[in-house]
Amino acid sequence: MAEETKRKLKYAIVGAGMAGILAAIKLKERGEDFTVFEKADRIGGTWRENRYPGLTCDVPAHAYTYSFEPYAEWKALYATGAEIQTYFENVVKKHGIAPFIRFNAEVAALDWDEARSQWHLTLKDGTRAWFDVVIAASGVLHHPRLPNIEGLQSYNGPAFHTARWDNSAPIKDARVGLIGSGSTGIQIVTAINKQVAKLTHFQRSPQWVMPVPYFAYTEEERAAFRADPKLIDAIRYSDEYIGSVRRFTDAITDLDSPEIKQIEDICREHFEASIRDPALKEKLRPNYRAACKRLIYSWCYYEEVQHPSVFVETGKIAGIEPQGVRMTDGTLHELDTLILATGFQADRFIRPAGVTGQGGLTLDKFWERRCTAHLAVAVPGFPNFFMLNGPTGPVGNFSLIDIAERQWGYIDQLLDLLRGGKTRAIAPTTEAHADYEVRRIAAAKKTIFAAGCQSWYLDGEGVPASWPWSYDAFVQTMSKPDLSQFSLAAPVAA
Ligand code: N01
Repeated sequence: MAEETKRKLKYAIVGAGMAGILAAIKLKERGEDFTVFEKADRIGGTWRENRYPGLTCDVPAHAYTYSFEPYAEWKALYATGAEIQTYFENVVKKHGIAPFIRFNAEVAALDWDEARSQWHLTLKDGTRAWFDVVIAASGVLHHPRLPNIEGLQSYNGPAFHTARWDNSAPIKDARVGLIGSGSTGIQIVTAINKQVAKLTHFQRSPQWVMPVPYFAYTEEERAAFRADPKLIDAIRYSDEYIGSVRRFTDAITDLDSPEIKQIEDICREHFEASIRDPALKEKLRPNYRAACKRLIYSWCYYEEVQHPSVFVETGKIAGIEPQGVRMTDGTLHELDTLILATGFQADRFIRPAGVTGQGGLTLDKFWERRCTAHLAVAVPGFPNFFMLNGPTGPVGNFSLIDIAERQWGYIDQLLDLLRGGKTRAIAPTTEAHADYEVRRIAAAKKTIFAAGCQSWYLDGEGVPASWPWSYDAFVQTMSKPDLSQFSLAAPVAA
């Protein structure tokens, strides 16, 4: 039998957001040969694209960092989008990642060549190159979903999606319309309500709101964090934070658990105690279980929505006209600016890039029914193709950086087989993935996300497209690949 030889691999990382930067740092540390392809002219992904007023990450800032890059400079318990963008820019600088990134380089196609055991990558500008491994770190929520409302194009004033914020649009002393009451819409209410003449918030579904504390870090505290990063560890690895992630995943995966009851009780008490006007209270009262949609973590929404400038419109939108939004009861809300906080197409992942694996199988075809990946990181028929924050991964009110790091730990062990020459190509078997999907879908249908509400967590058939088990089960699964679930091509001959 031929002896195995070590291989120097070439890696393509798609996307220079949080996950792509992580992969780049890890590969650089190992002295590997990699290129990051970024469609935009700056790093940052979601934190580059979203610049709306009030943008804050609702995961405690010290828990929303790479494990190896604690950050002493956070201004408050929750970081703003701009601060997080600065954090990633600092990390990229510190680790010398920029020279490895090709900006304005959108990946248009990836084609697997079985004979070469390589991916042929094509950029939008036609440039082509070969790679042994592709790391798809292209993010989840990056393709805006515009509402399908008649007349949207006819509107006279500025109308834009929240991820395409228009700084020139009138907000101050203006009549502003805001469609959508997800995490984004709610944050915008809290940020602009005092500036506008009137804010009409078009709310199709009310939200459950989890009250959270908010406080600023003092300069003395930041100095202490700088001097002793263990103080940061004490926060991010605290029972309070990790415990909250555990309780959250226990809650969403067991509808009879004391944890879900506790979430529901806290949200209901917060709601009952906070809204003073009975009419507004009925508008804001959700008719589904708490945590079915992504929970709003907020220290101020209920107070801010009661500001006199805010009108919550719960009627049905008939259409958009040049002057504003027309309701089915005939009311016309005349507007100066229309903001579309209507979310994202959450089933795109690396698409619109066309990805073609073994035997001409395309990702479009493989994902025709639903987007899926084995344990959220790899796809049968697509060898040496790995995803960070891919379909069926954990989603909820916790740090996706931690999720990506653990997925990287798993992927890196598979890459070791390629590096060591044990195989030229590795992909999950169809059988292992089918078994995973059967178990995952059965469990997903029992999670709170399937409890009778609409959200971007659901696939086209209404099944939650997420990891349906506990955080600890995820950590355990990611700690070591079970190689019986993978098919390995022949070793690399000496
Ligand atoms: O989007 P969403 P998002 N007519 O899909 C409404 C992360 N995030 O950008 O609920 C009228 O949640 C839609 O109504 P309904 C986080 O993971 C995190 O707010 O479907 N309304 C809904 O209210 C989050 O979950 C943070 O009935 C229409 C809204 O638009 C994810 O991003 C901050 C409509 C869309 O809500 C996405 O959040 C921001 C129509 N035609 C985002 N179409 C934090 O960390 C849609 N809607 C805090």
